[in-house]
Amino acid sequence: MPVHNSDVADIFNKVADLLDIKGGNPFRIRAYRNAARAVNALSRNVSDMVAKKEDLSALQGIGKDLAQKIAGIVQTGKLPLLDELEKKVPIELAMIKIQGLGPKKIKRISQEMGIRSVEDLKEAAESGKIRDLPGFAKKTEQAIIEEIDRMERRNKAGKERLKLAVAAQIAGPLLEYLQGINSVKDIAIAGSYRRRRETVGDLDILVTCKKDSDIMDRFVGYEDVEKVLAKGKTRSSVILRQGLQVDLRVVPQVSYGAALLYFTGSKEHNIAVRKIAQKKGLKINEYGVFKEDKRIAGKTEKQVYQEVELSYIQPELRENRGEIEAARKGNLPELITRDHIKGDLHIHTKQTDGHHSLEEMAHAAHEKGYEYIAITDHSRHVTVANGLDEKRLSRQIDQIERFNDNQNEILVLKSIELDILEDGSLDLPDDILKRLDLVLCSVHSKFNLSSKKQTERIIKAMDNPHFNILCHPTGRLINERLPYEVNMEKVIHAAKERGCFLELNAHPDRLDLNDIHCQMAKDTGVKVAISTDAHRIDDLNWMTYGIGQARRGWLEPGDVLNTRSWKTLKKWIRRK
Ligand code: DGT
Ligand code: CA
Ligand code: CA
Ligand code: ZN
Repeated sequence: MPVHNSDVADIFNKVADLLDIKGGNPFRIRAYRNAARAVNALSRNVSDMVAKKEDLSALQGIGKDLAQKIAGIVQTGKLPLLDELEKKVPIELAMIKIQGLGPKKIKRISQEMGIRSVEDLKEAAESGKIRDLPGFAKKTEQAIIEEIDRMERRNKAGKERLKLAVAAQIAGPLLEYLQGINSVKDIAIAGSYRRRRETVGDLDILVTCKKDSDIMDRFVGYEDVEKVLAKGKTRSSVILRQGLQVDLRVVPQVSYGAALLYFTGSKEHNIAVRKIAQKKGLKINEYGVFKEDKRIAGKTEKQVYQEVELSYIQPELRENRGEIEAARKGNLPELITRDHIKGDLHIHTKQTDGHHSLEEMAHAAHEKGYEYIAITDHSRHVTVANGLDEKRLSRQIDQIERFNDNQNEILVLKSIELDILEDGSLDLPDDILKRLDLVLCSVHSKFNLSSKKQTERIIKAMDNPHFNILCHPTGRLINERLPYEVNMEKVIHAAKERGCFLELNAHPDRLDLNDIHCQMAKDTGVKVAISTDAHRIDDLNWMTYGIGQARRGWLEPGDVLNTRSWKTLKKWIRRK
């Protein structure tokens, strides 16, 4: 079995979790988490790199010791250290996934009450025993019960949905493998994957191929197939060992468009399209559009839409959220594409928790064809990231000015990712902020305020005339951390009134703003910055995920800040 990047990352994350509970050295814990992230972010497979005897310790965030461990994992599929830790810390790892508990509390619960599994914990919480532990409130106990409930419901609903970027790492090689026989003609991944949803439940692959193609044998013979659920001539389903289900359907060429439309969904979109067809006396299914029993369209999606008098609807819009009406009236949005992007406005460097220098990031951005980037390191309040104080920021400003004087490749904007403190004040004084081209502001602490307080906090921060862009506006981490409570409608209106902007953070774990909020911003007239929050060169590639989410939110180039040259952008961000 080949070892995937995500396997290595999982093992490292488990090690970090267990070390955390054990009370291990924080630097060591962080090293494992960083390594997990680094491996996950690689555009190549670690197994291949090990096979080619490449030096893994040359990778950012991976030293000699971790490189050796990775090689060991690739060869054996295991890490002895993890086995050891699992023996020493005999708790069910799922306990760590309970929001609001954290390693310290888990440690106490397991040591003082002998609780080692989610099930035991649930029982103790429900019978009111947790609140008896000093430092544990009734509120914590209630939160534990609710969170376990949520976990159970998620498990019942099936496997956790995979983040789009994780699915893409699996889908890419699979698609390439399937295309490896020449009897395959068209191939596409339909479903939520094609609609660029932030998470996917399963993959739906469509194929057209020559008669007697051995595509199904090839499919179920894929090295990562763990279980074959069904194998037929036109449809097979498998579960990959990463837990992802993949359905493959072979469809005739004359039906390809109709099938693509059907299996791209969403279901709600399909139903709405079918209703229009019915009114016209037509029947639509995955085989085509039929008048009586005669197929009148089906080869392309466009033809199918045409038969129901709709213009072509981009997959990202197919959620039955108004796109059908817009297509009928001919006023669908002209969605933004990656090519419209002129720069990246959220980039970290080695000065704080990034892994590359400002010169390295600037050069990589230039190679992407960007006109400008903003360097946005953390401010002092984020001590774990070695945030900048005034003095260090001032030095960075000088450094950027020198850099801009000495090259013409790319313009580097002087900026910062400034913490919004609990009372809504900003982490650095105005004197230094006024030397910056652009100020990004973020909530990085006190996630648990009431919606009212959190909203007031953010709006108060926007009152500072230096505030330009609100970063990752809800703080959520997909599948990991819920958004903090905040009234986004109020925040967006406050931004509009003050001339501030919102970020769509393109990191595939965040994608924050989400699609609905993007649309809300657009409708309110607040422009969005699509930025990667890159901490290393490779992260600049996350832009495509931001674009996907932006398209789902109906954004056009004119709705997005960084589709404009700096000359225009500068005017847009100037506050009155
Ligand atoms: P997922 O996999 O949960 O992320 O979401 P989808 O949208 O990929 O859903 P999936 O895999 O269950 O089905 C793929 C597409 O097939 C779906 O988007 C629309 C179509 N489809 C599935 N079931 C039905 C149905 O009962 N009625 C209609 N009209 N379409 C369906
Ligand atoms: Ca699907
Ligand atoms: Ca499916
Ligand atoms: Zn941030």
